[in-house]
Parts: sequence; C-alpha cells; structure tokens
Amino acid sequence: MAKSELTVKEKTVSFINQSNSIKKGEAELWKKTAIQNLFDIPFNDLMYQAHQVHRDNFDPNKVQLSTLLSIKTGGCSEDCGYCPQSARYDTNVDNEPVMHIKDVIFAAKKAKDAGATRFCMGAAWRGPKEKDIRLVEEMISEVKSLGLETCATLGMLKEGQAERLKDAGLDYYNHNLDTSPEYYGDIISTRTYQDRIDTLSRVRDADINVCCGGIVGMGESREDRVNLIYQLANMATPPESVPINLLTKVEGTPLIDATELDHFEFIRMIAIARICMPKSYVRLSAGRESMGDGIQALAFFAGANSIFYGEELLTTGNPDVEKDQQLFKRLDIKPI
Ligand code: SAM
Ligand code: DTB
Ligand code: SF4
Repeated sequence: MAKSELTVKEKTVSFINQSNSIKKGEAELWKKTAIQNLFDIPFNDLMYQAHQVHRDNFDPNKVQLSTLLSIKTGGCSEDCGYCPQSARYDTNVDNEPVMHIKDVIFAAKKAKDAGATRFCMGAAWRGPKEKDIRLVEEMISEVKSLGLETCATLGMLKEGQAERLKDAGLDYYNHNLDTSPEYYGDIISTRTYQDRIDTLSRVRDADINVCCGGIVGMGESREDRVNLIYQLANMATPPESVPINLLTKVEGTPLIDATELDHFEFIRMIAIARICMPKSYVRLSAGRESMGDGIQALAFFAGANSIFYGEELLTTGNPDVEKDQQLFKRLDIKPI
C-alpha cells in the first residue's frame, strides 16, 4: 500500500515508531524515564527543583502578556474532540466570517492599552487558503505597526505560506501538538501528528518563533503527559513558547465528560515543562477561570511566565483584565 493510502491510525502508529528514534544518531536530550521520574517525585521536591531552574533562567517576578483574538470563528472542518469551533459538534459557536481589518486593529490597540505586548490572531481553519493568507498578511503588518509582537494560529501551513507570514511581520506561530502521539488518535482523526510536525518545521525554517504546547485534562494518562513533554523537549530546537492548556470543557464537544484533572497534576505539568525546557516561556494558558488565585500563584512559582490576558480566549472566557492586574499586584508580579 502506498503511504498516502494509510489510514490516520496507521500513520499515527508509523509516526510513533519513528519518534522512538527521535533525533536519530544523537543522544536524546530528555529520556522518557527521566521525565517519568520527575512526575513521580514528591510535589514539594518538584516545586523546589522547577523554581530553581526558573530563577536560573528568568526573572521569577515577571510574566509576559499575550492577548488572543478570534479573527475567524466557528464552522471548522476538523474534528478535534476538545474544540467548540468544529462544525461537527452542536455547540453554541456559530460560523462567522473573517473579521474586518479595522475591528482587528481596534482590538489590538485595546490590548496594547491594557498592557499586552503580544497579539495572537486565531482562526478556525484546517489551514489558510490563498485569499486567507492575503487578509492575514494585512492584519499582521497593521498589528506590528502598533508596536506589538505578532502571533498567529491558523492551522496547518503549506509550503511557502510561513515565509509569506514572516515577510508580513509575524513573530510567533502557534501550532500545538496537543497530546502524546499515542493518545492523539483518540482526540483527532482529520490530521496526523506528522502533519503537525511538518507545519512546525515550516515555521522553524521560515525563522518564525515557534509557540507549541498542548492540552491536559482530556482523559489522557500520566504516561501521555510524559510523552507530550518528551516530544516538545526533544525538538531540535525546543519551542520558544510552550502553552500548557487545561481543557476547557464545552457542551456539545465529545470531551464534555472527560475526567477532571487534579489541579496539582496540572502544576506538575507546568513544573516539568519548565525543567525540561529551561529557556522557553511556559504559558499558563486555557483553564485559568477554573483555577483559584492560589493555583495560579503556584503555577508562577513552578515556572509559568506567560499568560493569555483579556476576558476572552477564542470562544470561551478568561479572567478579567482587572482581576489579573489585582492578582499581579498581590504577588508583586510585573508584566514583561
Ligand atoms: N484552527 C487552528 C488549529 O487548530 O491549529 C488554530 C486555532 S486552535 C483553537 C488552537 C489550539 O487551541 C488548539 O490546538 C488547542 O490546543 C487549543 N484549544 C482549543 N480548544 C480548546 C479547549 N476547549 N480547551 C483548551 N485548549 C483548547
Ligand atoms: C493555545 O495553546 N491556547 C489558545 C491559543 N493557543 C490559540 C486557545 C485556547 C482556546 C480555548 C477554547 C476557546 O476559547 O475556544
Ligand atoms: Fe478547527 Fe482548530 Fe478547533 Fe481543530 S482546534 S476544530 S482545527 S479550530
């Protein structure tokens, strides 16, 4: 059978086999057993170790602020089991047209005035088409001219598209691995793990900073969390930015009944991301509304040094700007 005729499940298995020989010929930077051991040590020992790594590499009292805007909401062809924007699930998210450029500029100015330094534009696409790229190029250059860092998350990129975005002024591209290669097929069937790696390579080759992480709390095992960190930390160049999302459950999506993840296990994930990717920004991403201030403070201690800032993520809520400002004040945290 030709490779293109393989089913998604078969392609995923073939990817897992390849990924066991990550960086062929070179030693892995992080072995699975070493990452597993970090998950198994007592919580306080892990916190201590992660915070030390954090201090050695960053100012522990500074956090980077990125604001998200959904420039194209809903109606997506893909079947990502966590996502309220998939057209396959009956959620309360409608299929909307691409936002008008003047509304994007307005939102970016508002984000800048509130203190954000990066503006991230997200679209519910499998990947952008030629006409989409042209619209996004204009948005990127307008946002950049406001003095903000630019980020986009538009799905899979084809040959040449990353270079176009780079030329328009794109600083970061967000594309998540989402979970381990082993669990991936349980969550998404319309694109493979290798498709994601291919897009990430295009971003890296176009000299755009890579923003890549995943979601926990999707019913995955601890081993899957180990294997997600293993994939991220062993990239030839680890991502500059690593978003760790706690699943935001949305009515109508297949993952609505996923078992709740203990918040301390979420903090372990942040701490281990910090230890295994010492130079990367680790972003405390979706799920902050479900965490108390104490859990967020622990996340910052464990090494998180970036957040999504602004009352909306893409289609779900996020803490109010005033609430975050108060939390930062109480913790003596300053925005970067
Ligand atoms: N459509 C593009 C794609 O999937 O590549 C870009 C936008 S997509 C919404 C970006 C990322 O948001 C996903 O890869 C996933 O990691 C995260 N995400 C989506 N829905 C989520 C949810 N309900 N809870 C947590 N993270 C979520
Ligand atoms: C990422 O890792 N998390 C953000 C961003 N990248 C695009 C998205 C979170 C989405 C949460 C569900 C929603 O608001 O639709
Ligand atoms: Fe579409 Fe992205 Fe949602 Fe998947 S995560 S359904 S690709 S918008």
